[in-house]
Amino acid sequence: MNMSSTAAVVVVAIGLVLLTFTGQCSGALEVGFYQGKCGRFVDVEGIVAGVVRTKFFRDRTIAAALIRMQFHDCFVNGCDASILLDGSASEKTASPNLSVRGFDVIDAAKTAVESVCRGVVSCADIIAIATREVVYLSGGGQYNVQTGRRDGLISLAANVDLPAPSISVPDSVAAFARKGLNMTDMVHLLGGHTVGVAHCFLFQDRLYNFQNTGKPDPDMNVALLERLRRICPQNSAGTNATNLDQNPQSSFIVDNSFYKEIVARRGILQIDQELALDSITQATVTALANNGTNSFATKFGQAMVKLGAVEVLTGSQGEIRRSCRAVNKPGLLTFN
Ligand code: HEM
Ligand SMILES: *[C@@H]1O[C@H](CO)[C@@H](O)[C@H](O)[C@H]1NC(C)=O
Ligand SMILES: *[C@@H]1O[C@H](CO)[C@@H](O)[C@H](O)[C@H]1NC(C)=O
Ligand SMILES: *[C@@H]1O[C@H](CO)[C@@H](O)[C@H](O)[C@H]1NC(C)=O
Ligand SMILES: CC(=O)N[C@H]1CO[C@H](CO)[C@@H](O)[C@@H]1O
Repeated sequence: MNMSSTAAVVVVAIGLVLLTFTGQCSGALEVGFYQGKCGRFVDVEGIVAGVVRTKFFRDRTIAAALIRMQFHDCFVNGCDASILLDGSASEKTASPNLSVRGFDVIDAAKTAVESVCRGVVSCADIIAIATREVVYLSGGGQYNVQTGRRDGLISLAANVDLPAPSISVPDSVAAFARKGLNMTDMVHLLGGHTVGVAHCFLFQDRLYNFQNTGKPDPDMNVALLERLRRICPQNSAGTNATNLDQNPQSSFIVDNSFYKEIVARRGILQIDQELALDSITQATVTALANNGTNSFATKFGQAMVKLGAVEVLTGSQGEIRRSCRAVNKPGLLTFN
């Protein structure tokens, strides 16, 4: 061993000792990370849940907004709240962000938490806690949310590489695999489309000129096609929207009806419809469609926990933002 590598080992060893003493070594997410971190009686998850509940009972579409927010945050640069940062070229300005909503609820939850426990709770964890709450409020069961994430310092629109609605099933499987999520996880996560809406311009091609055939997508149920053509007139800007889960009894409920709809060829997005037809995913989709709501709820919760662990910052990485919209030291910022 030469001198410099010996020196490096010593530095690393001292670093490890320091980290151990300051308690910043713990690199993993855990359930209940904030227990005892804000004094004995402050319930961080409860405070966030309370803010989210108030919003939900005024506007239950917040559920879809937050579920999508967690996906977009975690899929771009990991679950580090980079989607929340304002700036002229930050992630939220990228075109796939269109209609990502709910920033105000995260701000309100952050303010509530900061008022009793300053500088401890990350915005990335607030997204995860808030999303768990709306899934529960929407009938999807209550999974144990992991916490201990730290907030990122970088947010660049140029990094946004989210799948397009016309992505093929194999390409989507590959995109999820790059995030450590397997085919089954992907099918469960796309079940997030059991709530929320899509705007016409994101599926209008399927109604009039699918893959330049001059014809509609042959995989779409004909009654649905006629209905969607009325909502999304040909050559219109496509700013109308329709429910991703076409069962009107279930469009706001987190349950397995999305899978039943796509099996019946009533998928709105091309990828949703293909999920039910492609040999890679068909069996998984059919099993979910034929199973009770509870089975999906459990699986969705587990998949959301796995999504929530993608490329997280922990321990002494990143920071705990004071405001979810800005890094603490804007001088360090690389996004505008
Ligand atoms: C291949 C992967 C995916 C693609 C291509 C995709 C695409 C889309 C598109 C095009 C929309 C409509 C946006 C709009 O019209 O404003 C949408 C909405 C939505 N997506 Fe996805 N998505 C994917 C995966 C996911 C995942 C993994 C989740 C969550 C676990 C998710 C949750 C949602 C929700 C809840 C909405 C409705 C948002 C609202 O109503 O505000 N998506 N998605
Ligand atoms: C996918 O990951 C889940 C959860 O981590 C695991 O239970 C499952 O066995 C995996 N499935 C495949 C097909 O690898
Ligand atoms: C929006 O949808 C309605 C039907 O729900 C339709 O009458 C109207 O023309 C649509 N508007 C646009 C701009 O596409
Ligand atoms: C429903 O899901 C459960 C749990 O994953 C499984 O044991 C059962 O076999 C499934 N039932 C059907 C009808 O697919
Ligand atoms: C909330 C938000 O910043 N939305 C942006 C999403 O991307 C579009 C197009 O790039 C912007 O115009 C929006 O302001």
